[in-house]
Amino acid sequence: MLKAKSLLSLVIFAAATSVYGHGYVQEIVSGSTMYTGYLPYQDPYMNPAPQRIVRKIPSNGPVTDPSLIDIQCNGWTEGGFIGSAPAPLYATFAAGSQVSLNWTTWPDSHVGPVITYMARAPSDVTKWNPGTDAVWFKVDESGKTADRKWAATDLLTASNSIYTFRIPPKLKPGQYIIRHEIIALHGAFDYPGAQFYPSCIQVEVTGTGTAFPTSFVSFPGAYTKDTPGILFDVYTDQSLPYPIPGPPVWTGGN
Ligand SMILES: *[C@@H]1O[C@H](CO)[C@@H](O)[C@H](O)[C@H]1NC(C)=O
Ligand SMILES: [Cu+2]
Repeated sequence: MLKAKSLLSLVIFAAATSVYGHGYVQEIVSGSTMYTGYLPYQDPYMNPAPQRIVRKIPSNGPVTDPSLIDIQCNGWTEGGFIGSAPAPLYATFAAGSQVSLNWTTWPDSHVGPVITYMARAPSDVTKWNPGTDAVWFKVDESGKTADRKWAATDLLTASNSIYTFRIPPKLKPGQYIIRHEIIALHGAFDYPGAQFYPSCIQVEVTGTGTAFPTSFVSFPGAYTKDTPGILFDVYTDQSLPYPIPGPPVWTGGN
């Protein structure tokens, strides 16, 4: 009996870790500089806690309610910052540079788009919480290709779990949050059902550009039940292109 029970808990644990084995960004690379991401299964247990450029996330699991502040940076409340507590450090990226984000192994079933936003910090990004202000603009998106390959998992797996995007070349310098996410659609035939895996990377963008968008969205706010692509049946809806949620990509910085 005891043996059966411990075997059962072992099975439950194995199932939980595989079902719960969703993912997060574990490394950020720009040029020859590599930044380790926030590691939710290591960092909280280290003393002293490592300092990161990525805002804390509670786990590798998803945010499922896009009306919550958790949708912004994956829901870490600390020191009076609700849902989006700042990290102590920021990276320095040149405008126009490529940024490579190394995701943990992404489960095959979790198909969906990969989307990246930015928001300009009014001053010090390590002290800024955007709250519900409309400050976000989309800089990159990838949904489903004409030959029906999803950004996640197909393309991500084909590129060794590395997703690369570019900081808009003419974007005006300053401190920003990069909000990068995968939306997993395997349960999105229902609402709520889509799974959101956002994380927020703090950066200083350098350069001489002067471009800045004029239209912004908020998180929460950008995604609702009625946003195209949020309530979406990946098993029956073969229409192309897949409508990537959120505003169009801002191209004014290119
Ligand atoms: C992604 O990060 C993991 C963990 O540090 C590392 O083992 C792996 O080599 C990295 N992948 C690439 C393609 O750099
Ligand atoms: Cu999952």
